[in-house]
Amino acid sequence: MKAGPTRAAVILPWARSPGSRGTETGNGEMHLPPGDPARLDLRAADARLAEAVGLTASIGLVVVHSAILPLRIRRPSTLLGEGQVQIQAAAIREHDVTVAIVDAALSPVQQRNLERAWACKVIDRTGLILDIFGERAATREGTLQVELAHLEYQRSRLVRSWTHLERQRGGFGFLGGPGETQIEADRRLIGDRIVRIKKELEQVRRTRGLHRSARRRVPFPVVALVGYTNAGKSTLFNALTGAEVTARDQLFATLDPTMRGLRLPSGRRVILSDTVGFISELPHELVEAFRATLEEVSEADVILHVRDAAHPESAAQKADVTAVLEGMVADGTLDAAWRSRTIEVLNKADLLGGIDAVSTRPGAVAVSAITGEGLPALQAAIDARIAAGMETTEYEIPPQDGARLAWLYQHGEVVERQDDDSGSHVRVRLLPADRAKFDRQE
Ligand SMILES: Nc1nc2c(ncn2[C@@H]2O[C@H](COP(=O)(O)OP(=O)(O)O)[C@@H](O)[C@H]2O)c(=O)[nH]1
Ligand SMILES: [Mg+2]
Repeated sequence: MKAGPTRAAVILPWARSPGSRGTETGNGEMHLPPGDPARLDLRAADARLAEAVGLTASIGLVVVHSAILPLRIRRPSTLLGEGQVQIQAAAIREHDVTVAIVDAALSPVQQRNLERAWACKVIDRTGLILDIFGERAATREGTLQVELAHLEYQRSRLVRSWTHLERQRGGFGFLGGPGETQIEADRRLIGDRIVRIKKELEQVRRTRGLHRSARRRVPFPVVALVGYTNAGKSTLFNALTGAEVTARDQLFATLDPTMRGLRLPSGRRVILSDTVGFISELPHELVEAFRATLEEVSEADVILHVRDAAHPESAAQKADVTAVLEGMVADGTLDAAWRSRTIEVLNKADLLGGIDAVSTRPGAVAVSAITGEGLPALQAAIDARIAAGMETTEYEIPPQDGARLAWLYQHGEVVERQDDDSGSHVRVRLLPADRAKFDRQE
C-alpha cells in the first residue's frame, strides 16, 4: 500500500424527498414516490454533497471523487442500482480510493455488498459522524456520550445482520451455528458495556460543575464558533487568527488545533475556539453525542453563530442551531442568557454581492471569511460584546502585591487608579468569571 493521506470517495444517494419512506414491493425493494430525476432539487443536493465532502475532509481524508446518484428505488442488497454500483466501482478503481463514504444509512448487508463490489472500505453516514464526534469529544462526559452512541450503533447492526442470517437459513432455529452464538455473545458484551457507561455518565453528570470550573484555567475570554458544517467556521477561524492551516496541513496539525489566541483591536487577547459543526438531518441516536461536543459553548464569553448566508436552507439551519442551544438551556448545560452573548455572523457575503448587499439585524455582522470583507467590524463587535459583559469593581491592592495589580491590568480594564502609602486604589472592569477568580485568590 502507498503511504500518504487516505483517498476517499463521497457518494450521495439522493431521493427526491429524502425524508419519505416510499412503499415496499413484493421483492423487498422500496419504491420511492414518483419524481422526475431531472427535476431533483439540484441546489439542495449540491449543498448536501458539499456538507458530506466537508465532513469527510474534517477527519483528514482527501476527497478525490464525489457523485450524486438519483435513487428511484432502495435495493435491499446494495441500496444503489446495479448500474450505479458498477459505474462507481470503475471510478473508485480509477481514483485509487481506499474509503468510500456513502451519505445515507446503510444496512450491514448493504455495507458488506458494496465493500465487495468496490473492493474498498465503506462507511455510512452514521459511521462517519461517529468518527468525527469521537475525534472531537474533549471532556469525560463527551467521550462517554460518543462511546455510548457508538455501541448502540454497533448493537443495532448486530441485530439486523442476525435477522438477515436467520432468513437465509429459512428460519430453522435449530440450525443455528457458531455464527449465531457469537453474535449473541457480542450483543451481551455490548449490552453490559452500555449499562456500565450509562452508570458512569450519571456519575460524571453529578460532578459536572466541578469539572467545568477547571476549564476556566484558560487565562483569556473564550470566543466559541458554532454553526453548520460548511458555514465557514474554520475559514473564519483562520482568517481571524491569521494562521495558514490549509487542508493539506490538516493531517499534521498540532494537538488542539481548535483553539488559538487572537488579539482584538482594543489590544484585548481572546481565545478563539472552533466547535464541531452542526449536521443536517442528524440521525436521532446521535443528538446526545453531538450536544456533548458542544460543551465548550457553555463556557464561552462570546458565541459567534456562523451562518452560510448563501445556503438554500440558511433560515432552517439557524432555527436548528437555536433549538439545540435552547435544549442545552433546558437541561442546565447552558445559561438562559446565551443570546445576549451571541453575535450572528452572516458569512459568504461575497456570494451575495458583498457585505452591503446582505441585510443584517442588530446583533448581526455580514462578512466574507474568504475575501476578509467585514472582518474588522466583526472584531470590533467581539470587543464590544466582551466589554458589555464586564462589571466594574473596586479593589485596594497593598504595595507589595505588584503581581496582583499586574493581573488586573492583564485581564481587565483599569478605569481609575490612585496610589498612596497604603497601596493602589483601582476601579477595574472585569468579566464575571475573572472577577470570581480574583476574589477567590484574595
Ligand atoms: N465564497 C465563500 N466561500 C467560503 C467562505 N467561507 C468559507 N467558504 C468555503 O466554504 C467551505 C467550508 O468552509 P469551512 O471553513 O471548512 O466550513 P466549516 O465546516 O464551518 O468549518 C470551504 O470550501 C470554504 O472555502 C466565504 O466567505 N465565501
Ligand atoms: Mg470546520
